[in-house]
Amino acid sequence: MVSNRVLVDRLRDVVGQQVVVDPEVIASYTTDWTRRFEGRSVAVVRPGSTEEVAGVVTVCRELGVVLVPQGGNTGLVGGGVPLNDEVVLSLRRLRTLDPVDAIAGQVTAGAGIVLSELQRAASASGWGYGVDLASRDSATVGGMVATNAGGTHVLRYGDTRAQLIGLEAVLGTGSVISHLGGLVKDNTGYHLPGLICGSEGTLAVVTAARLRLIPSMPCRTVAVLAFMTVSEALDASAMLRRSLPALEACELFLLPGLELVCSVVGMVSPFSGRHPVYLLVEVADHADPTDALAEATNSLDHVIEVVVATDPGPRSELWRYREAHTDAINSLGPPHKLDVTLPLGLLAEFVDQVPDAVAAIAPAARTWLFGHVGDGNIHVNVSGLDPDDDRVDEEVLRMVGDFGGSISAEHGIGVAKRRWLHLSRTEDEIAAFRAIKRSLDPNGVLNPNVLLPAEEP
Ligand code: 2HG
Ligand code: ZN
Repeated sequence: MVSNRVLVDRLRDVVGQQVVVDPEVIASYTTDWTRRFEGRSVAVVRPGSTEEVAGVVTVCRELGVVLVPQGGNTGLVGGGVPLNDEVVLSLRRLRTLDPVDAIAGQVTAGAGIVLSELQRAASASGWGYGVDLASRDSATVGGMVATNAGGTHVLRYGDTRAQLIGLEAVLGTGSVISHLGGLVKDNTGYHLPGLICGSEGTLAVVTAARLRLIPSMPCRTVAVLAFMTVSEALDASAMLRRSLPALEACELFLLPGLELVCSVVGMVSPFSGRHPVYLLVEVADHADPTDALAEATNSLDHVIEVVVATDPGPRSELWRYREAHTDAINSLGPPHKLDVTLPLGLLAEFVDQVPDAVAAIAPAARTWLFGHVGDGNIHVNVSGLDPDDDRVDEEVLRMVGDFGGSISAEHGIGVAKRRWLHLSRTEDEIAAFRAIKRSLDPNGVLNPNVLLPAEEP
């Protein structure tokens, strides 16, 4: 095994002083955002160019050292922190942002560009970017591509893969693949961007992406509707998807989550009464969509109360009730996070059953349910569990499998779910995944401890 000294010297040959060995600085790279996953590393390498990334991968390959690529460290499944003493490869210094190609409606962004920067650059050119997430001020382009990030606007614009026109990345062999020409129609072989997107740093290190932009929608209205049951809220969601082409987001949260957010963040409920279920909807258009939204919501059955916001400040306030769930839940201690998708027709039944299923295993735990129900994605968060006690995870993910859902909607598999991949993927699919991994990363340098289940020794 190579000594730390040799490793650091070889890495310094590639990136100079951008090899961090100070334990205090390293600490901010080794623990995930939730504090559930805590690793350690001898070094964090911070290359400043694609060539340097290739050099780092090549050195690690030669020395038999494994890497964890990391962007904004906003992942929630432990896939970007060194839980097995990997070297951390931070891509945050890859900060090239080309001018927006206003004719194509595209932009090329380096892996270290933060989502909110990308959104601002797009909007300064009269365009928008189709993906939005609560962690927009930290999540990076590279991380979002590597995990195929979803978020609140998937309903209208699709996930990150749907925005990806081209990609530059370093394979596990150290070779650079670059296809950033921006051609929308380009049937010239395997679609490597689509393969690498969502591969969680196991096949390649994303260094830049060519991204599709969307027309900017200057007029927005947000409403939160209250219901008695999840099933009524989901019926309303289907109705709104059918009747409102400008529908951009359709998010669910429940009374316990709203009350937790209010008490942790210091907000007051926008409603006069306490209602069991809430649906936040956002419409965005070239002209004011408020009347269309009002007409659609007036035609809905079972709405108990509605609050509406058209100005930016009040709109953000309404969004905060939903987006602050993650922070509010984290204030109770590191939660277990189970991000799943269900067939929409079964989602209400699942949401109704999960708290009892959790309570049967862990009576003192608390279950929090919220998510992007317009596309079937629900975030099951469970607080009050030991970080290593995965009995609840197992039970909930098995339920998801039985309901015909997916054990990861948008957060990925990481380390947290790798042993349950078989609940969503067949043996043959997993064998194909392994074959792809071997061919793009033959020495297993890139994030070898995530996504694919550990192989029997
Ligand atoms: C969100 O939708 C994020 O806010 C985080 O995907 C979800 O905290 C979570 O479980
Ligand atoms: Zn989410």
